[in-house]
Amino acid sequence: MDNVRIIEVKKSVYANNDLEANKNREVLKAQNTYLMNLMSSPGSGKTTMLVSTINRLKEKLKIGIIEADIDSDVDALTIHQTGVKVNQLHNGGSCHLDAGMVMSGLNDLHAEALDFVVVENIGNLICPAGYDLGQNLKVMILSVPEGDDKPLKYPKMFQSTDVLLISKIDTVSVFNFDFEALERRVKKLNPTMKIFKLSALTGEGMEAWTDYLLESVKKWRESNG
Ligand SMILES: Nc1nc2c(ncn2[C@@H]2O[C@H](COP(=O)(O)OP(=O)(O)OP(=O)(O)O)[C@@H](O)[C@H]2O)c(=O)[nH]1
Ligand SMILES: [Mg+2]
Repeated sequence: MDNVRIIEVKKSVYANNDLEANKNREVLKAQNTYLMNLMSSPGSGKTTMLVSTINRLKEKLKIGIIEADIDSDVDALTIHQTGVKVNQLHNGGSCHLDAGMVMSGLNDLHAEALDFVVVENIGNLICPAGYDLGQNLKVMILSVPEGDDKPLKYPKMFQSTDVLLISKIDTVSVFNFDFEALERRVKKLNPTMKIFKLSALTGEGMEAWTDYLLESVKKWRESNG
């Protein structure tokens, strides 16, 4: 509690989220800060994957994390232990973040001094799909225990995301998860989706993911001047 700032954010007073998201994009471009929006069901492994990603990239990039939850600061405290800047948004119970809330988080982090910021969105596969935050990259996690049928049930999330991380692959022997079927279902909804399989617990697949991420951040920052 002493180590992490908690910011109470309310639904944006500005009715038009897309306008706010465009403002975020302009500000982030001017600051040369790359923003990633991370979405998934509760418990799919967002925070654990972030800790592993931070530990692999924190010597190469100045990183900040915005945690969003309805209550508590447990995820922000976990991230704080990695040594990167973090704050915790409480959004009054809404099932997603909006662009105005994210700008409050970015301002509090002083994102102008950072290369790369991740927003860990509220855990669910429905509401966050429809809200542009002004991010450069939308990433979703689907964990093996959730099952390979999720693209059939939550198509919008799979359609509106750039990268899919299939997490907890170390558990595959105890779950009936068909990677080929999953990939077929995802590609039908989103032919350009980039897919990585990983386990934040064993580290398997983490290098390919963090190499891709580092390259994406570097390329964008360089093209931005
Ligand atoms: N076996 C295994 N367990 C994992 C892995 N990643 C995360 N977990 C476990 O899954 C549980 C949830 O992980 P979190 O990282 O808290 O998931 P989250 O998506 O951040 O959860 P919320 O923020 O509550 O939505 C924890 O018990 C983790 O230890 C993994 O790669 N393999
Ligand atoms: Mg979490």
